Amino acid sequence: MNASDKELFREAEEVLRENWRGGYTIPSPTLYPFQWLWDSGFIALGLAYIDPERAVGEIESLFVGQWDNGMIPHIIFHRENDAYYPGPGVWRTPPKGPDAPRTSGISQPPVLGFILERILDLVVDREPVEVLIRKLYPRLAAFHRYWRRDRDPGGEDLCYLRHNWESGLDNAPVWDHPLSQVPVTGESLAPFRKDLAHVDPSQRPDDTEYQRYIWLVNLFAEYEYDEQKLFERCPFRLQDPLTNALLIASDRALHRLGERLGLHEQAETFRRWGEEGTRAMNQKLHDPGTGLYRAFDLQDQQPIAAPYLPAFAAALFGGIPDQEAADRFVQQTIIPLARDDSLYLMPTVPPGSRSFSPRNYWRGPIWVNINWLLYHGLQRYGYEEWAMRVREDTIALITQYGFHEYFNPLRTRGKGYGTDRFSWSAALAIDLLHQ
Ligand code: 2M8
Repeated sequence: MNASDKELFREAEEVLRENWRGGYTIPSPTLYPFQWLWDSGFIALGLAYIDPERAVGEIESLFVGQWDNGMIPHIIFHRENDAYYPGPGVWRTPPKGPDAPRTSGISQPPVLGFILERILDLVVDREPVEVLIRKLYPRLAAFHRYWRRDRDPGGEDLCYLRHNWESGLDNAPVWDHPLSQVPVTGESLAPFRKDLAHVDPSQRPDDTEYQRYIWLVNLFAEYEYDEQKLFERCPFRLQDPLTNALLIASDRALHRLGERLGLHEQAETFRRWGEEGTRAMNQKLHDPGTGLYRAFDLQDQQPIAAPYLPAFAAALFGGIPDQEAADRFVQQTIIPLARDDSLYLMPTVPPGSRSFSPRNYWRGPIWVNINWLLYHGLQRYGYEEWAMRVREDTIALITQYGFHEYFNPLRTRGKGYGTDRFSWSAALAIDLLHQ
């Protein structure tokens, strides 16, 4: 590491220390003051370089919120704090017991399997991590079984999402059409929202979008989170390639981990899930023309045409396409973006697309976690040069503008948006600096 990388590493460590709440890390003290599921996965990876014990604790604390049906909720409200909307009073999830923390009632991309494998491979003292994996293995199996059973009632080997927040890419253009089928309440949520006090509204979802998000939460609460009823009644039901790719990547990692630790029987189930999921993704969600993966709308029974670059980054990361399909995507999409001098890699929406907006949240800006998936995915398929470019651009953006939540992909407008001191930007920068 050169001097500037060392300085960045030191600052990243500082961000993670600031956001540590004793047992777990919050994504940001202003915007996100609780524990989030996929954030904590990425955060644990960064922590493994600086304090493996904290990394172990970070992952373990997510399981405090696990539901009886195996679901790990996307937010765990460990402590009371009214600085975030929607809080536990809106979610109205069934309390698990007097001492259990309240949680949200949806999940998020299942990253823990591959994160645990990476952590085990990088720490010097493996024993505490192996102990953790053995302890959590049945609970991770329950979590994956939840996706593979409750979220796949049609038995297609593809899980479905019932809220756009579950994808982690809240207002990405891919959700525009399915969300248009969700009613708006007609009552402005601006007075309740806390995010608008911290971030310019043009960088966040608008009021109508939030009304739809909350309409869905109200539906879940009304049906008391009964998965079967929700599958029948929820107007938003999407087979998301990003979530499926990360589920498969975790299935495969958990299979390998189980074999390493002698947990053969359950390991075999993870192997089978990974294999069946890969086949289903390539059959149903892959568009051979463009090489892209498309979300499938179960409501309309059709694929969603909106460009969805993060899904392909996740598919490359998970090793889902064959080499030929990966080549087509990289050559048709990534290399032209990389050769465009006006851009940093990788905008989450192609700049030529009608829905591209370089400042608005998941509608175009660069996100560090998606670049991290793309970096590892490109390496996996032999695109070392372009992987290095993704790494360089990510580090350059953070060095220039700070540990922001997202970044403008246009070089002339370079800027960071959303919250600053954002945990996964810091944690994944630590991992990228060590590559
Ligand atoms: C964002 O999502 C939350 C809802 O879950 C929000 O906007 O309030 C997303 O970027 C999501 O991917 C992330 O996990 C979360 C916390 O960083 O913030």
